[in-house]
Amino acid sequence: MKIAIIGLPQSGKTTVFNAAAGKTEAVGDYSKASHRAVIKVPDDRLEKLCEGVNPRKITHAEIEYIDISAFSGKGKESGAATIEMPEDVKYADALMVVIDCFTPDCSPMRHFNLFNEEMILSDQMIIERNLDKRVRTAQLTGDKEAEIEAEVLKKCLSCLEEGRPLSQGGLDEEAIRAVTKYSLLSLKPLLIVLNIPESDIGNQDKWLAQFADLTIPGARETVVLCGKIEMELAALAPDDQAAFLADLGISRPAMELLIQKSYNLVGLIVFFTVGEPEGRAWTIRKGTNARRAAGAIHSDIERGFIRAEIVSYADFEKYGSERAAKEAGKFRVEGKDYIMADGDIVLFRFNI
Ligand SMILES: Nc1nc2c(ncn2[C@@H]2O[C@H](COP(=O)(O)OP(=O)(O)O)[C@@H](O)[C@H]2O)c(=O)[nH]1
Ligand SMILES: [Mg+2]
Repeated sequence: MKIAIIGLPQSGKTTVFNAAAGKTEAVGDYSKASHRAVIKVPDDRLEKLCEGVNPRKITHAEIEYIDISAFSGKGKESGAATIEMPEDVKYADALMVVIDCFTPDCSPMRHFNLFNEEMILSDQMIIERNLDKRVRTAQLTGDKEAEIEAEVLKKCLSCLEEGRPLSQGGLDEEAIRAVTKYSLLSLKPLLIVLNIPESDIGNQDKWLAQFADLTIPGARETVVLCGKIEMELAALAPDDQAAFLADLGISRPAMELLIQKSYNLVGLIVFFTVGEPEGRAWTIRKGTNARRAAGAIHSDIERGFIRAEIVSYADFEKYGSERAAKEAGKFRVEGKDYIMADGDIVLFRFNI
């Protein structure tokens, strides 16, 4: 999974990136350099699963964060010429916009609105460039797919013209599939990071309340954190971290919540495979069937899929081991159409 971190210059993007990725890139330097890092998603379940087995290798699910300058802060005024988005933003699974709430004269809501305008303008341009072509193709060839696509694009355009992001456009799954190839930005899940001053730690609720209207369940989430503190925290050894957190009167780094929210927002779940060579968490989208899930491991397993043998993590935990869960009858054999659940512990049977 790829998340692009965007926002105005000096909003704290690189600071948040450093905190999330445990890096030490220069902050406050007005540079437009982009940074990228792949981080492990912390998952206690994987650790517990591996305890009895002691695999030679443990592989966590991963998220890639990209810190990138892609937002001019001019909103609609930025015009068509400057709104071309970098590939890293277009192909990100989700966007994270960092908003400055820490400088004394900041205007967070205004900055969010400008950001929103730019996303909308960018999508509008892409659609305007393609709509006529699709309409013509549909008329000339009677191609059903082009027809559906043209309809969806029209619907998207009117939503954008009303100033609403496409995540609020009421598109169903089929409609979304029809326009996936355009990588429309306002359709991407969005995480809003309110970067608050140190003095407001403990007052996160005040900020959340102020931005409550911006949340769209399943499409847009808000996280309140102080990037500077989080970056300092991430640079400490685990014991010192605990002491620092206690000093601040908070229970865990906001980064953990940020990572978790990123994951949920994109609609991802995890399944596990555990054996002596490797214990591993695999990332798939919610709603993926067993056969496609097997393809996350290897295309041969997908092609030669026979069945999936599954114990759920909840049963593993309840009975204390995979074997005990199986003995209690908590072992399922599932076919290719089974929809995978988060935390399934799986052994795929296949032949090639
Ligand atoms: N006081 C305070 N300063 C911050 C915070 N986050 C970032 N900064 C400062 O804001 C400046 C810009 O941060 P940077 O991460 O480089 O912003 P970027 O341009 O968006 O990448 C730096 O001087 C940071 O130290 C914060 O939470 N509190
Ligand atoms: Mg930066």
